[in-house]
Amino acid sequence: MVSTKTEIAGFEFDNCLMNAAGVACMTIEELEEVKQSSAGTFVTKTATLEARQGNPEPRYHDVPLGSINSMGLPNHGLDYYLNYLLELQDKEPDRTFFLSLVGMSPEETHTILKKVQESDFRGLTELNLSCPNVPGKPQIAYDFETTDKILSEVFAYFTKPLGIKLPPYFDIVHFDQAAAIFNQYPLKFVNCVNSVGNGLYIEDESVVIRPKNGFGGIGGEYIKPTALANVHAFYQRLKPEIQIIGTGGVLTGRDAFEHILCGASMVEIGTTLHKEGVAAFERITNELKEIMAEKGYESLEDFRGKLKYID
Ligand code: RRO
Repeated sequence: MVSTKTEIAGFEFDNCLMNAAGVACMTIEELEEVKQSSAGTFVTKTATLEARQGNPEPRYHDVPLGSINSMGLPNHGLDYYLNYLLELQDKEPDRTFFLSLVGMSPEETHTILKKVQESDFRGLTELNLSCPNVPGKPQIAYDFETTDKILSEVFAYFTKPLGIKLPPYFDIVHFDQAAAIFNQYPLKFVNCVNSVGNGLYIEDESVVIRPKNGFGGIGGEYIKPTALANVHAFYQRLKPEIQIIGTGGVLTGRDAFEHILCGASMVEIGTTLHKEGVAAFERITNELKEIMAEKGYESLEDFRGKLKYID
């Protein structure tokens, strides 16, 4: 029997596939739909302290090889997601869900994380260090000094299981430097990767999204090689207590298989979920299981991280 069950920070999940933050997770209705699908769990839209409208529309556009977005962190505010999760964890005590969050400033991030710390939330928290789309706000994780400072401050009070969502890195030295920072902290996971920031997509003579003159985060087929490189680079460098969530370019079971081969313990689906709806979870799970069966693998442990090199 082939199984795609997995575990993150000691929490078990029936399936290793879930949504990527930002897709199908803004409202409780969307989260319920993912919950009732074949996905192993869900993550909420990244929450700020207060609700935000985000950037003007059009701000998300599906394109043949992926997607471009400049949503600008629209969300219903921390309490909306946290209160929902607090109710849900009593209704479904056997399942674990992810809460994504970030402040509009380091101070706000601490205010939010302290609220989560003081709440009864028993799930996993993902701190988004990689939103590419808020005008004037750089992606935190591209600034290693600030990232180190935030993490050192966070772990002075935050004792619940915490991971971080990372932007893609493109230089071996940056993998080394980032991993050296993350290895200093009791992180439970890193999630590689957020969208490839600030691409530009053109149709006829025009951009396709309104904010930032059309610049936006790229997802989908375009980004799989970059996503796999980041998953594997961190798998090679991080201490084994820090697990990897693989995100980026998952259209098929083969893509999920490759993320796991690179070291991912969980695989997230963004652009494909936006294009196809929650039916994508069942399709991709079946495709992944078929590949595993053909190769004689029964569980993810049989091939996780076992990427082969050419001597
Ligand atoms: O809301 C967004 O514009 C957004 C976020 Br917070 C993120 O982390 N990644 C992304 O592609 N868009």
